[in-house]
Amino acid sequence: MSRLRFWNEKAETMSRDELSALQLERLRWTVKHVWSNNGFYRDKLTEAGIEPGDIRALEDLKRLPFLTKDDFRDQYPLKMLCAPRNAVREMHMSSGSTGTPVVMAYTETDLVQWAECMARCQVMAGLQPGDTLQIMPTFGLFNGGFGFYHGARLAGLFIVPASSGNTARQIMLMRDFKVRGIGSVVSYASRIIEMLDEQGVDLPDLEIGIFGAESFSDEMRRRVEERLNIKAFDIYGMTETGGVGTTGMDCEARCGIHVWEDQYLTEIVDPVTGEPMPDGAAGEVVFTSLTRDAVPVIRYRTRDLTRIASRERCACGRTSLRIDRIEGRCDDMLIVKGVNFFPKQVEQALMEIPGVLPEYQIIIENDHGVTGVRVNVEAEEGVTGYMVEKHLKERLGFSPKGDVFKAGALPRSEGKAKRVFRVDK
Ligand code: DLL
Repeated sequence: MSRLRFWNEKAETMSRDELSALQLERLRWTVKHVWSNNGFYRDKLTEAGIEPGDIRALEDLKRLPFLTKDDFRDQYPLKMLCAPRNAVREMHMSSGSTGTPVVMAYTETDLVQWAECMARCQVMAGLQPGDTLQIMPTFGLFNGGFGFYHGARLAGLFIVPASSGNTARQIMLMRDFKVRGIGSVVSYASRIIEMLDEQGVDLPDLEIGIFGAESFSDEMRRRVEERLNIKAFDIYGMTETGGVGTTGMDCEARCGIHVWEDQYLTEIVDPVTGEPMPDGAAGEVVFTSLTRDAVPVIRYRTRDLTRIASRERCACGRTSLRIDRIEGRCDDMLIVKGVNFFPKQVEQALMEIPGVLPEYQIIIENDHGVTGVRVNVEAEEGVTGYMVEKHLKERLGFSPKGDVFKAGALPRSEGKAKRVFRVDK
């Protein structure tokens, strides 16, 4: 059997004209669907002076009001539902750091859509029907585990549903079941590497890692690829758009994340004013779902920062637009002594120092109105705080304090890693 390069060649390589026509048809359907089936959406559209018939061209998208995480929270638990309650088959939820959770509900149609997006990602990463995939994000309210699962079922993979935690068992499973691909939250890859080093073993069958849920630097990716001897892909998604993989993944060409454009419209806006930004300019990415049934999103403000990298056909043959890998969340931008930076930039700079290990913390200290930064990082013997400070100063343009810890000294997380801590002195 010949190797699959695409899961859905027709959808993934559609011409721009075909794509635009399909997007318009689906946008019109989505607006009509939410208008007809949900009071919250109808009120929102009415307030903006929009009726479904007003959407005549893709440019009309800009007339539609934005949707925010607060809208999801305010409509908790199911007030955004556009399908009958008895048609819901699954739900996922993200809690975030503040209060009320965000809920996503799925009808059968939505589960098929999610599986389709994830199967495209898995095949784009090089997985083939029959290959073994170990799924390491948690199975539960977090969408990660089930997202990989639904996609892998559709793509015909041999699933090892390991979920998170118990790293020694994860390694045993990978070895015993000759696992070819893993799906994981990025920071968990470091846990695996740590234990492999401890045990002095390798994973000879592993070739593919699909990592996401957090921003990660190129240098972190390089290290993971080198130690595990794999190709690592960056998968993107969120509860609000329907979960992991819905908003795409990068391909082997490494020219940005392919957004599944027949499924979502992508805009970049100024994170402060909400004004649309031109291609190439950095801003907040905003998604509109085109096929979601239970809880469609119209102009969802993700708070994630990126830019449109290209709308040209990619070297991999896919025609969907590409966005840069996510720089960070608007809310995570740190401003210290007039310098703006994201945790990912600190990570990149740290990982450039030989002997520095992937576990680190950024502590923002507020000393009576004066902000200082301390970076705690694990490193091998020989790396000093001064070396860390000097390199960060060179790369970031300001001088944080650098404290070096022994391997294993900083706390570990099984899910998304918490990297930034704010303390008042
Ligand atoms: O984190 C979905 C996911 C699971 C993606 C597993 C990849 C792998 P949420 O918990 O709702 O869903 O968090 C969504 O996480 O808005 C981004 O800020 C961040 N995020 C997700 N993927 C990436 C990525 C999942 N590849 C939020 N790069 C998003 C950077 C990411 N940030």
